[in-house]
Amino acid sequence: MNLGDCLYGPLEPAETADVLMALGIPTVCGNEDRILFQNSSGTSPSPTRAFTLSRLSPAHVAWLRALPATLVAGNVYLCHGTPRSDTQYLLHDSTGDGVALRTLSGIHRELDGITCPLILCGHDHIQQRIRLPDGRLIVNPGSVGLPAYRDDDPPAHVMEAGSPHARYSIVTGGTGEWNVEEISVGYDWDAASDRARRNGRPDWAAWLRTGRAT
Ligand SMILES: [Mn+2]
Repeated sequence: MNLGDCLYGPLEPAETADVLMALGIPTVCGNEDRILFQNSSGTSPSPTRAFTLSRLSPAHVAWLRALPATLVAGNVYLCHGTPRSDTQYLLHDSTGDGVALRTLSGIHRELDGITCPLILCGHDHIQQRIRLPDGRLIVNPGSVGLPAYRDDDPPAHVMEAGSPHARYSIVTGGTGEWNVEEISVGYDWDAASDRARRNGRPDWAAWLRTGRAT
């Protein structure tokens, strides 16, 4: 399952789209997917958005446009940010004094009405699992393609996995408690970093090479 933010960035959006479209797995739309098909008039022009769109075919963009914001697959609920927003973190609060794990009551409030025992989210790029007192498990599998970033939108903050590995998670079980395997995959991050630099994003280049954004 794919929690969104699939293609945006200075790397290989068309090649990524081809892989994901062929996989045909349950996928929700992230905010960075949405901005690729929404009208951008009124917002400041983004060279990275323009780069990404220059590489994508109409079929790639149509695939993004058709992605649902949230999805129920069996007994699993998928959202990118929270059930109501693709730009809010479910598991973290960013306050301007840094980023903190969200309180259980704060997470519980966001998930009011979600009855699935397993809830998957993305958006903050941090591999994490939180078990609510009522037994529901929330898993953020981490980010395959961007292990750290700085967000300058207020409140400005950084998110950091701490190493450049690509991340995903495997969740099994469901008859009792879930098991979560959190995977960190080594790959040629120097090549990815070089590509980001060539495509005009020295900040992404540093994040990809180190998994740090400070
Ligand atoms: Mn996002």
